[in-house]
Amino acid sequence: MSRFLDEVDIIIQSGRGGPGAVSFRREKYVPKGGPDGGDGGDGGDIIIKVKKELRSLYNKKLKRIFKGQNGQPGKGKKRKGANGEDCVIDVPPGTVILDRESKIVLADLTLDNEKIVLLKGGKGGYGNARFATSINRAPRYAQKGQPASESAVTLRLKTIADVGIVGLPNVGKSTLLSVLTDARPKIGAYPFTTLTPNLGVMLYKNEQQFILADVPGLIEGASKGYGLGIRFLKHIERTKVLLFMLDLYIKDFNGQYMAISNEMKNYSKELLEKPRLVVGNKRDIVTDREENNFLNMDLQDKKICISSVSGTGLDELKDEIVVLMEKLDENSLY
Ligand SMILES: Nc1nc2c(ncn2[C@@H]2O[C@H](COP(=O)(O)OP(=O)(O)OP(=O)(O)O)[C@@H](O)[C@H]2O)c(=O)[nH]1
Ligand SMILES: [Mg+2]
Repeated sequence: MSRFLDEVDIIIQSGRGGPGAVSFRREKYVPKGGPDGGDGGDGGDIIIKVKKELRSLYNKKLKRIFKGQNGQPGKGKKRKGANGEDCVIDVPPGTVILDRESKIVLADLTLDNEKIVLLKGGKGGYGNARFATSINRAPRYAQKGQPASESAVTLRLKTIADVGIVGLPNVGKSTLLSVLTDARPKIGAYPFTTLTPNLGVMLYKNEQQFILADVPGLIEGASKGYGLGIRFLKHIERTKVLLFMLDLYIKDFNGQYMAISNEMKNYSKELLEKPRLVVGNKRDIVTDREENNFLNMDLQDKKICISSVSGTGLDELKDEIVVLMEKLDENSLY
């Protein structure tokens, strides 16, 4: 689950329409039967469908080229050719589809089972039965099917996680994810260990599940493109609540807090409107005085001290996360 790919380029190609048939009735004792060529079948559409079980675009079924089936030719006795099968591409909730060249957003899919037709298959051509008139009772022509269409699109995932963990590099975001969830992200004693976002599922009291996202460390200027932050700020746009993680061992609490909130604000003001908790991590290696300095910070937000390594404060943190989540409107999707 920690493998995470946030953007994939694919080619989509709908099916072409089957040609209409040229055919004439043949019956005993009827020397010259009328035209009975059926229509061609329609080409298959390219359909995108949301499946909530999928959590990332890293998926073996996600190929580079997707094709709808071609429609079958029409047949005699006015029988229509079979329609080509549609090609259905399954994507996780939070997938945005863009035209690769113009970058125009074609669709933005968030709900489970939501479905759109991205590319229509070509219509089948009319068979010659359709062209009979009083003047031409035996037309010898039928329509071709419409051609297939092709398009290059980008699938981009905006993660919908419940909780986003944000903070400067090396504060312990991935460590927290690894102790609260099933995810096993890389942890390192150096900045920028995390290069792509990680998701994990936190089980609460054996019944509720929450998805937590750990993103690469933010640095000042991330919202302008410095460091790795910007590419991943978009992933937390739709998280419901945020944990601002500070490193208690690095004493400049206000500086750390301001750095995070400034980057959030510069990227999108809405990020700062999300409910949040301020989490002081690495409690195991600081004195009580340090801890109190953190808890006495002059902030509106709720603060909590934890150690992801020794485990202190983690149960309380889980409770607080659930309290925040429960305060949210059930239906709101940030
Ligand atoms: N003593 C102590 N060390 C911790 C704690 N949490 C994390 N660390 C250490 O801090 C270092 C950084 O941890 P990570 O979890 O990789 O930090 P991160 O915030 O994900 O870092 P980036 O991905 O680089 O932004 C590692 O050496 C961890 O072992 C803690 O609660 N106490
Ligand atoms: Mg990390």
